[in-house]
Amino acid sequence: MKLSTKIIIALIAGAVVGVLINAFAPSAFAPLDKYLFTPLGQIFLSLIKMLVVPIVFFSITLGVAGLGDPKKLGRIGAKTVSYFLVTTTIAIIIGLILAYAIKPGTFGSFDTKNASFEAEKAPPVGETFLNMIPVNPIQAMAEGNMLQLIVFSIFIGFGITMLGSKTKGLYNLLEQGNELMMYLVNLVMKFAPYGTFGLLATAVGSQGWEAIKAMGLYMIVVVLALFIHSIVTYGGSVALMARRNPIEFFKGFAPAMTVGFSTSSSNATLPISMNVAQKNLRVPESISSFVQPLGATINMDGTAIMQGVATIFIAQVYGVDLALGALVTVVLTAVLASIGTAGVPGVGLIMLAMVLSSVGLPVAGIGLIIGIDRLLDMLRTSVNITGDAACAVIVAESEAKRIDKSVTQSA
Ligand code: DAS
Repeated sequence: MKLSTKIIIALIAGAVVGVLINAFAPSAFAPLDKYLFTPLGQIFLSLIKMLVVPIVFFSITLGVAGLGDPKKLGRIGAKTVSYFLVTTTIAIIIGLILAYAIKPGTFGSFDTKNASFEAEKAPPVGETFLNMIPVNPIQAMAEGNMLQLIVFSIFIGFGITMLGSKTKGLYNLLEQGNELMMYLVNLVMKFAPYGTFGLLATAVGSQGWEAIKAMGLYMIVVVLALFIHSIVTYGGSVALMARRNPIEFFKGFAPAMTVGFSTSSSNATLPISMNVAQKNLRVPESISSFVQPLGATINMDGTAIMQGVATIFIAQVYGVDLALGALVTVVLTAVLASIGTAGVPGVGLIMLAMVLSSVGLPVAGIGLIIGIDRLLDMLRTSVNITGDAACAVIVAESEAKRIDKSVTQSA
């Protein structure tokens, strides 16, 4: 049986077990979660997180050095960031339109009096970009500061490119290191079915049915927006811009989507996302290892969708009518907030506080949606990493076409 099938079966089994225990034997959940579900999930999460920093360093350094031409890096970077910004803007607009049309905040009663949320101070986006230069690269690795790690790796790769044969030994060492990392990813993936079972059982089993019922319509709007964005924006752009069969794209990337769903962390899923994109979607390593780590850090379309829907939902619950100008502010702030969102579980809510404050909405409103956010985080993380993979496929195709064109011209 294919590993992706095993992971999907494990996901479903975990969710079913979580639902059954929650519904028929809630008192059994705590011990089962403590001694079985959480350990399985945590072991798997720790195993893949262990590989994130070395795999990002080796793959980006090698990817940049492998490009062989700094101009190519600039071109790929420009295509990547443009795709990210356009798709994130489309994502948030889809979220806003659906939330306006379905009006989830106008059905049912919501306890705004007791709603509260202590927003952690989100770093201003300008500060995020200023801080991306690592003063201490080893500290950046130790802290898992992805943007700083990416910038440092790009510099090293650029240096190797410019020094050419003088750093041949280092290039070979990096190649071997990258091979080793990819081997370890495949090894860790063998544990994925057990880990995803544990993560799903914990996530679904710990959700109270009340919270899900009360927030049903809000959840439906977010899920619908995520689905539409994935099919229309990613499926459409892969079909039109990369001339690939979108169904093949989603089937090929499914193993990574299921792991992203279970971990709720783009960063933790990165080693698997890259491995799957290279093996199943035929994305060259040099492009996958630049686009996907960058995407896991600054491209969060699923998160932007949640932020758009949540903003309109909270405005509706508190009876605030947002003018067009405020909606434009929501779009811009959510795009910037999703860039500042790190690829770890639940951080999208912290950035939501930034979006709400930008239009004068009460941040306490986040207290209304926090109860079911863990489940939505799983789905939006899958969408986040799928957007990165779609970008990698499109950039790879456009670079391949460029090579073909230059070959035919020179022939
Ligand atoms: N779960 C985060 C991620 O890794 C984003 C979020 O919290 O929305 O993509």
